[in-house]
Amino acid sequence: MASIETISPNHTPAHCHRLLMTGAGGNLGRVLRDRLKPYADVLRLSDLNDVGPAAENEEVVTCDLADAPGVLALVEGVDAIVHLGGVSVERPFDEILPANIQGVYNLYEAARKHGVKRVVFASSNHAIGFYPQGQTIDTDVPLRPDGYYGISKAFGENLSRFYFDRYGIETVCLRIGSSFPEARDRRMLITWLGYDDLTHLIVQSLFVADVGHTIVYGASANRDSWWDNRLAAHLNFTPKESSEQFRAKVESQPPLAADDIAGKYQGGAFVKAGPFES
Ligand code: NAI
Ligand code: 15L
Repeated sequence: MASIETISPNHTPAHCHRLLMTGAGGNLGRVLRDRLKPYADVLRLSDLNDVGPAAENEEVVTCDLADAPGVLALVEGVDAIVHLGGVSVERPFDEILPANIQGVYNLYEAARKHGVKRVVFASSNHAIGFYPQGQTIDTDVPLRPDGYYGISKAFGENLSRFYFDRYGIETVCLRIGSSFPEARDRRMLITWLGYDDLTHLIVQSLFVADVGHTIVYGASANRDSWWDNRLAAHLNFTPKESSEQFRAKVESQPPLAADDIAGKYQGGAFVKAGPFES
């Protein structure tokens, strides 16, 4: 199996032979498909849903992350993984369990069996969503998930820590804020991650040498921030975009009511989803 060519101090171009991206049919997967291609000889794209035909230097594998034998086959021959697949919003636990919890376990077991050395895991700010807005937190604070979705991301962070300590599989967990074309509300002015910065963050996470197990917040260079990335400084993630371009439009909208808890916690409206009772 080919090894990963890491980013060296003299900035040798980063590259690997076969890179797997799960969740390739989703919003971020569609954005990253062309952007990650230069970093691999072959980009293997996977999703539960159709991602369209494979282009040159692409492979397409339709796979449910909950299907362990399917995931084992999916990961064969892969050098590194960008794991975006799964349920990406708050949902009842029985929907989160197979895709996000069983799914991330299946992925790491497959990575272990096939000798994959590096995973970039799309965690989320919802793993720490119950910290108050305005409090600055680093990546060492205790997890405070704001729902079952956030709990599944906390599980993925812990699982990946175990697979590093026990098996030496390196992982960078990206606590992504809000990665969309625009910041749409006041909270997103703080949590927004532009697509150029997202791409830069993933490339650094894939190719910087010796990341071990690293947790990093994914936000652009916005005016205000709740997140301190000093413990992930070795990634050399230097965001360049800013949500200032959206401020006037966002601030022309009425603010949330003073008693709306979506305005109190970092996870925003996710903190008030549920309970899910039939
Ligand atoms: P998305 O919902 O658009 O894409 C997720 C993809 O995963 C979908 O294409 C879906 O078909 C696939 N998927 C769902 N269940 C699956 C299963 N059982 N097996 C295989 N594939 C399955 O989400 P988006 O926005 O592209 O996010 C990508 C990743 O980044 C997700 O893991 C999400 O939790 C995470 N993230 C995204 C943020 C954002 O602002 N877009 C913020 C924080 C985290
Ligand atoms: C997430 O984790 C979600 O995947 C995304 O859809 C947004 O809701 C984002 O967090 C956010 O917090 O804005």
